[in-house]
Amino acid sequence: MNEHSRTATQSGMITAGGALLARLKTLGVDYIFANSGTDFPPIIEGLAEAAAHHIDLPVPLVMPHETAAMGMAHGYYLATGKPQAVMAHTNVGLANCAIGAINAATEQIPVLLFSGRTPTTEKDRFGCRTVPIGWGQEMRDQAALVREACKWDYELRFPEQAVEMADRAYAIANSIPRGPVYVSLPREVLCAQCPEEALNARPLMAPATAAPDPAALAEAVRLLATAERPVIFAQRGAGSPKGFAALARLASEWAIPVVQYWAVQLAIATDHDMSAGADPEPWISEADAILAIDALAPWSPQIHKPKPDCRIIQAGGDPLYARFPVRNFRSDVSLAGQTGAIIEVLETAMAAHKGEATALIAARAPQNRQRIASIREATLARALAGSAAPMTKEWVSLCLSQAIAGRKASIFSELGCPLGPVTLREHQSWYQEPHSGGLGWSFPAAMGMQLADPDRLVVATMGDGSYMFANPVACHQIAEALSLPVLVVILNNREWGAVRQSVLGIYPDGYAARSNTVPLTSLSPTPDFVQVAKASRAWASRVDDGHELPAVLSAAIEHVTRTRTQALVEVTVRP
Ligand SMILES: Cc1ncc(C[n+]2csc(CCOP(=O)(O)OP(=O)(O)O)c2C)c(N)n1
Ligand SMILES: [Mg+2]
Repeated sequence: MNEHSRTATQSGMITAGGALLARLKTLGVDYIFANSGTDFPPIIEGLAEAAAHHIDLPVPLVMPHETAAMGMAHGYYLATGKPQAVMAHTNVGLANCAIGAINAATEQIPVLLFSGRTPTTEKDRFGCRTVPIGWGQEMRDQAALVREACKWDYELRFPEQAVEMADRAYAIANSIPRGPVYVSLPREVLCAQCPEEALNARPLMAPATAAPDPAALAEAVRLLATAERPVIFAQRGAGSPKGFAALARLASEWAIPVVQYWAVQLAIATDHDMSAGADPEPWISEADAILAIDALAPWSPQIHKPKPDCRIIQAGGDPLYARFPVRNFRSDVSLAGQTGAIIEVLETAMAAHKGEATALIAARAPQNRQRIASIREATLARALAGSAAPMTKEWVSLCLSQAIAGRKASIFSELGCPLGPVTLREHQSWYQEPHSGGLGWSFPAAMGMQLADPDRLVVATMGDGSYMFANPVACHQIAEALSLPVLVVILNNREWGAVRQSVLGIYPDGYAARSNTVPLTSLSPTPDFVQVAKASRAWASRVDDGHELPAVLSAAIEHVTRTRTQALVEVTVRP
């Protein structure tokens, strides 16, 4: 032992690494999703030291890949509304977190992202570089790897900053619009000591929330209440259980269709009589007022054209999406605040105007209802027609819908089952890949939700490409190690179908469209995914015949429910 390899903790002092972790627990962080490295000795020592001092800590979980760590923190937040911590190894671990940070930023998911910083000093200081990697992982600006996705970033400079810095990171991440933050942790600083009593201070700052300006709210109410053909577009759900219930009532009582174009969360039951499906047409071209709720890209301007005099209201945590350089959807009225709360106040404020609108509502209600019923009927009929081998994704959706009926369930779909044919009626029942599309998200995000809510049936459904992006061997390891009984349903078309479709969309009569195989889109031969899952002792089965799917899904659900261990169903679907 020499002075540079070990220091004894002085009384009343704690290693900065331990102080940081302990503080996260005080702030409400339940888990640290961690992938460790040579920068971690003060973190690991800090965990043991804090435990020895009987200090409460978040549960540290081993994540064999950082994509899984970020995805799980994302899913855990969706389940609980509580930001979690991810800890990665220096610049290289952080680089693997970048996709997750991009996804979290786009979805306004708060995550406390930390990674070590290779030691600055080369000798003569406790924590200094000891192996060649200390030089190899040096960066001029490590935070730049994730800065664009993060709301705030900082490098810890002194050990006594650990507690206040954790408070600030948490409050900023959790302020509206929410999002990830990043702190880099140099090893020498983490190895130094800070006063343990700092841990007893109450949290330094409360996250900031927001509510719409009353004048803007009144204008929104006036526009919606006096419109002949109002339409609501919702993309990221209704914000809360109360917001979900309020939107259902608002849509019913005012006979306003709710379009869920490219929805990443469910805002209204798919079989609600004002749930107008995913297609903005015919609604958008007839509308004289539109309310876009938490919608980054509520429709496609290239295809969908609101009337020039249509008045548009945008609502959400950041209704103008200031992070994005180009996003020029009209916003005549912008309502900033928590989505669920905005919907609730809108419902209440509109109720006062109901009397004046009786004739308008009566005029549109029957036609809207009838149109929506035929849209739903056509969606279900198309799904029913897809059972012949190889089956369609819509048929898988329909079968999954029947298999989960009556259960508290959540589906995480990433180019997996489409929402249309599924019957879902609850807040938190549907999540789709973030609009940033960083693939490899649904499997770990589903596990994050399952960790938070063990009794929920959690289904991760994804394309064969998306499954491989998730680092499935790492994900199955986590599911087994943490006893997470997720059901994975892979829709295997042996290709990157979305990429092929986008080629055909831009060059419908091009050379690629006429060639036998479109270059750079085939995944054939795909691995035997059943064997990948079985390598982690999962229950696993493949289905090629659509008529056999209902029985296999039932057996898989029975398995996850009874044994509380993971299952995987690989389904062969049409290209
Ligand atoms: C990390 C990442 N890399 C690449 C892409 C580009 N990309 C978008 S969709 C897609 C194909 C997805 O394939 P799969 O999951 O099999 O679904 P399919 O399109 O076949 O239905 C790819 C590669 C992406 N979105 N994210
Ligand atoms: Mg595919």
